[in-house]
Amino acid sequence: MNRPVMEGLRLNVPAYVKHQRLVAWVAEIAALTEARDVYWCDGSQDEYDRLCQQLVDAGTFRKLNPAKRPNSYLAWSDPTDVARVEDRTFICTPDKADAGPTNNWMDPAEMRELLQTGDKALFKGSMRGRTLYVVPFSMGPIGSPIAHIGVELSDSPYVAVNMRIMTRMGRAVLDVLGDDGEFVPCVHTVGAPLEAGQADVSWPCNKIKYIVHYPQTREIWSYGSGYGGNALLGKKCFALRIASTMGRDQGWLAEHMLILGVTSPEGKKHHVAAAFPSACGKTNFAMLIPPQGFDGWKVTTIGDDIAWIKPAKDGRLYAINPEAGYFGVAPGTNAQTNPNCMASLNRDVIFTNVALTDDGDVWWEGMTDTGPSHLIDWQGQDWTPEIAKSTGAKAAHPNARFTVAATNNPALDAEWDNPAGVPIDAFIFGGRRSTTVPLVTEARDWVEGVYMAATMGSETTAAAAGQQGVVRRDPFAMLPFMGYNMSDYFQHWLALGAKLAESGASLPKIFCVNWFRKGADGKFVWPGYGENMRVLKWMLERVEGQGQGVDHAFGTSPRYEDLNWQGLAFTPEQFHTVTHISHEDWAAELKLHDDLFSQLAHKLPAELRDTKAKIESRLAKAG
Ligand code: SAT
Ligand code: MN
Repeated sequence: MNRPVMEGLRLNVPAYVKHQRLVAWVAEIAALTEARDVYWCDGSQDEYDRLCQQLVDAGTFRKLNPAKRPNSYLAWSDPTDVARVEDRTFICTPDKADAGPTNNWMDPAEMRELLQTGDKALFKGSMRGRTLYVVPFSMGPIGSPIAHIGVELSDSPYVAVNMRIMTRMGRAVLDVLGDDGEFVPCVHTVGAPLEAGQADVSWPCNKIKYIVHYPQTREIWSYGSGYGGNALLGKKCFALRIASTMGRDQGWLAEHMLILGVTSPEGKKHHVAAAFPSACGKTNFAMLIPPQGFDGWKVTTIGDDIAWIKPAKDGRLYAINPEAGYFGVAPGTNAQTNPNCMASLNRDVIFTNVALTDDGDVWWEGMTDTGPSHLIDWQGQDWTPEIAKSTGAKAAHPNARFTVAATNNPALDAEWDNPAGVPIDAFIFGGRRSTTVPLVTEARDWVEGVYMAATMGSETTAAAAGQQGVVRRDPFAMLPFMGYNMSDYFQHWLALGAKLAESGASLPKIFCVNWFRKGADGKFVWPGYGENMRVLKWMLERVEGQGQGVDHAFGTSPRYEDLNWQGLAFTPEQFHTVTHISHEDWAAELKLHDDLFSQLAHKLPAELRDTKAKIESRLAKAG
């Protein structure tokens, strides 16, 4: 601890804090960052309301009209701080090979010099003039044997209030931690120190950004951004990047997956976990309302973004949602596409980067067919449908988000909070592909499923900074979230499958889906949303050993007559458009798998090359 700097700084440690190592670390970070003072979050409603009011007073939040949307707020970020910054995200392992070819890597000592120890270290004095918030949080039900605890030190009250919704946050976590419990230390600064007398801005941030992970010591350091996954460190940084390395070491999986329950009219319940890249409809799928023709079927949400999956004594895989809230994409969400989500957003929401209506409510593209006649857009400018037409100005940023508690979801599964998790019957992997990949394919075995997941491609979205709409390989939808070498991760999946099979357990089935194929007119052919239930039901029939399908080069897919079409006018021709396998497209696709495999060659499991060879030979025979 740096004593001279600490003089005059009150740590304000509450009497209930018994963890001396935690207190010493808070003191050390407060000294490094020269925070003005320290505030320990207790996680109470009272505290939440107070911090929100403070954010209103600072101009970060606007309180929405309570008659329209009770207890809800709107924040507009700096226009340069609107999404995850993947090119500024680092995995710092002593050996570069452990981060692997898909991650940005820096030597831990070099990174520490840059952030903490060097003369011009970025965290030195970075919280000057600001309060350091101590945010203790649990990923997973507090006290559950599969939960893990983190403590985020942040100079952003926006982070503190969002973390209260997204995680189990506050004093109860410190009670579990006791005087010597393990926690993942997470340090976050917006990187905008305030000098004496300097006025603050409504969304402080820095154009320099570093999102840094040290898997070996399980630490996270984030500099310069206040947005989403860059700043809410329990989410992608902890629950995926750091947790994936914990899973590798301890024999479990941390996955970018929603978890849902499906109950049939007969009362039989299945659980599936599904991986899609960011902004590809995971939240919608997790809250799906079965369409016409599915009377008596029920879909319930366990999680919408992240799953921690552990093998249990019965040989099955059990999944928990480590989060307590949803940080979902607003644009495109409406009463047709996701009624459960719209209902979740009726109250107690933090909106970020959506538009403000004249009566103090929110609007985003796709909420209604046409926008209101006047709005203030996410950058504080006047917006009208006419302006939008002539300039293309968006009322809401395409990556505008809502933060809301899971308990607001009318479709929340009764087991969502069960510390034991729910048993997984099927894994689904899906990318956003205009062409090539059929609506649904079942892998014939675990290895073929791992191959499908490993070679998944998807068109990029606004969830990450950078060019949009280009196909990139996104293995397991984990490309931006892997905490270690991608090939080692494939091996981890293969080994886990082999181990479970050896124990005599029947493994979950693996499917690959694509809701996003387009027709010759450039429009989506598959209606998606609630209609995805038709595909989901077929998958569960397969799990039950009942559904029919045809075998092809990559796996098994349904024929038109194998799906229930009651209540939907979808022709066999349309079905052909979303399912047919073009040999030309697949020849090109397999070349892209080659590119991925040569990038990952160093440790690539041989099973995956073998699987590719089998696909090629089947394709050659079929062609
Ligand atoms: O900003 S987040 O990383 O939390 C959202 C996402 O990309 O899925
Ligand atoms: Mn996500």
